Amino acid sequence: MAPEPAGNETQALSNLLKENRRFAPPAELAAAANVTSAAYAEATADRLAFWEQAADRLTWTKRWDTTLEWNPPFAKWFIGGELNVAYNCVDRHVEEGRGEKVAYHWEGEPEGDTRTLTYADLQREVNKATNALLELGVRKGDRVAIYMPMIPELPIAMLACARLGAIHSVVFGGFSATALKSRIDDADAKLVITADGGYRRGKPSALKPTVDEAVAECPQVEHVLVVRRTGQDVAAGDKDVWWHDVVERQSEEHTAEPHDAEDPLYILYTSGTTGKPKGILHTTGGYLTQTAYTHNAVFDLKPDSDIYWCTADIGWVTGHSYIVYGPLANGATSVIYEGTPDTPHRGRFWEIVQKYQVTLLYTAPTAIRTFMKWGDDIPAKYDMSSLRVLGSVGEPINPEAYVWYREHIGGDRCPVVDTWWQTETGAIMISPLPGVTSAKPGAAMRPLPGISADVVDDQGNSVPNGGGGFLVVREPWPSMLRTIWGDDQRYIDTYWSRFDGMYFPGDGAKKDDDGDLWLLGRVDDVMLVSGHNISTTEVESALVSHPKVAEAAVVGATDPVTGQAIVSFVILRGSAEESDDIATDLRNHVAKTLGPIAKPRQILVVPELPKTRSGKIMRRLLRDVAENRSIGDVTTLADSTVMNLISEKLPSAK
Ligand code: 6R9
Repeated sequence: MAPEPAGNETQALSNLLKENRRFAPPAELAAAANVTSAAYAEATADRLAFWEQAADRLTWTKRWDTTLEWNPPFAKWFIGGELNVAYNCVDRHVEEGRGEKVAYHWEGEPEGDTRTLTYADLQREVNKATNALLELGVRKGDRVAIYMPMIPELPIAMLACARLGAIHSVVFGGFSATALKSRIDDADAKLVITADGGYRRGKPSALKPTVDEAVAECPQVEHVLVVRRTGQDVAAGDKDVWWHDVVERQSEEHTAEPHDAEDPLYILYTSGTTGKPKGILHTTGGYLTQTAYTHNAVFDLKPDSDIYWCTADIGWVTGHSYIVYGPLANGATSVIYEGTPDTPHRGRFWEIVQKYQVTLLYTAPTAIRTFMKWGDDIPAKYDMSSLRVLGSVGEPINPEAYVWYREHIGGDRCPVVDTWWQTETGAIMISPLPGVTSAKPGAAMRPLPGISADVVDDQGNSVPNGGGGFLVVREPWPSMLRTIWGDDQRYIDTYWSRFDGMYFPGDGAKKDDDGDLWLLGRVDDVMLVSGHNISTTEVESALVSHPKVAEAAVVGATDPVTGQAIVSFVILRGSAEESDDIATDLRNHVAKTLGPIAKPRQILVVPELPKTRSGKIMRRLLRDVAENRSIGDVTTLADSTVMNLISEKLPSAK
């Protein structure tokens, strides 16, 4: 059993899950890996020198004087240094003779609708867009809201802002007019860039009406720049200008000015559990340093031969850091896909992997579990032998989903890197290195070189191996958020007040007997059963390890006997039938895997789970169901009909 940290009054997270599988790096990959185990020692010996080396991967017009200035909790990195992010992502590749190299293979959702942009194409497009923004009155420091589908103009618009030093705020295209308006207001954006619509599940899906509704109440917005993507009718407002009218006629030349390393690059809103969304602020030099370094290290990117595909939406931080800034800074060739994985058929992702010979794939556990549910026979139809590294991000990956991903997508040959990070951290913080780490399914393993993450008890003491508690970061890192836009106090309160001098991301974690890290979900979701803190992740992973289960979500519901009792919601795999004894089977399976303490009180078979638009399970709503309350705020829910489907299952919950 896990030893309890000495002197700890409250229970640390119970360490229940045992996992003995290991996957060593393939010998060939290890032999040619970009980063070897020496990086850990180097970074430990001199952390700042390590990050200086990483910053030297970029082109600086003026080198920095001081690497880090740390007035806790406010950090500045590479002080005095100057660079231009767009120059680093685009121009320098062209100047160094890589202009004809493909930056993006863009695949629209309608089949056959594709575009290829080389670095030279991207340079021309970004320059034209930059000149258009200038014509529309955008200057350095101004805020620009971007509300777009996954089309090439989205990264182009972001890079045009970065080039000028205007601060972009990308708002995910699925958000409502109210959400868009509050984000435009909070950042006081003067320009909105959007499109008539995008393709979603085989149909054009309008965006412009939402923008019209939001902008009607935002007098500070001077112009709305609209890309024509679907050709849907749009109401022409006085502030509207078409991208093809304004951008297309601009000069393809623009000389990038250097910006200070600490000039803001972008704001990205992240919805807290409650209350007003937080505008996470990222700056220039440190952010680009860490996104570029981690993209190179974690994916072992070989820019000359790899084809990299991150399936996230650019509207989330994963898209910002690992579709736009990291890969472009590294001169990678990427795939961007506009649509959903089941359009026009459930093999679309694998068809894309086969078509572009994708070598590096980065996706989310929610997608992997969906593919598991759809069945092994679908990926089996495609040739995916090009793949060499697989990544996961967004939620803890259940060991069973990890093993499925490795086997059915990665041909049992590709390492899987489970990457832990947040909008706030800007870049990957904890992850295996594909050429170094013998990975364990479900574990994010170790902090990357240069990152000092730890697990502490509720007094802030480091827990020994085998213990569980709270994830913290002890030292500042280059791509950390600098503050919450316009609200330093909220920044201090949210991230730096729980533990003295440490960054608290809000996640629970454990150290296994080898000292490797396992992420256990948001601490708000942890359950307290008969005095034991039990992680939702571990119980969910135990459920998913049953051959009939594709996905599971568990919550703690008030219980007169145990304080809280575990209530589980499960989705069965494609071929599995719901039988009378499934609940008993699953309860016994959990008891056998984790111990009787983790045995769910109830199991409900449901057709869907409530998820955020970025695919994270919303346990809060399931807690409402489990405790027979009316269901709380559903505005961030991806599909509003899901809760009805689940409520229909309720009688059996009694
Ligand atoms: C990149 C991103 C951040 C939260 C984070 C954590 C969860 C992300 C994870 C993971 C376990 C992983 N999370 N990656 N949990 N293992 N590999 O997702 O950013 O949308 O801000 O979410 O997502 O709970 O705190 P963001």
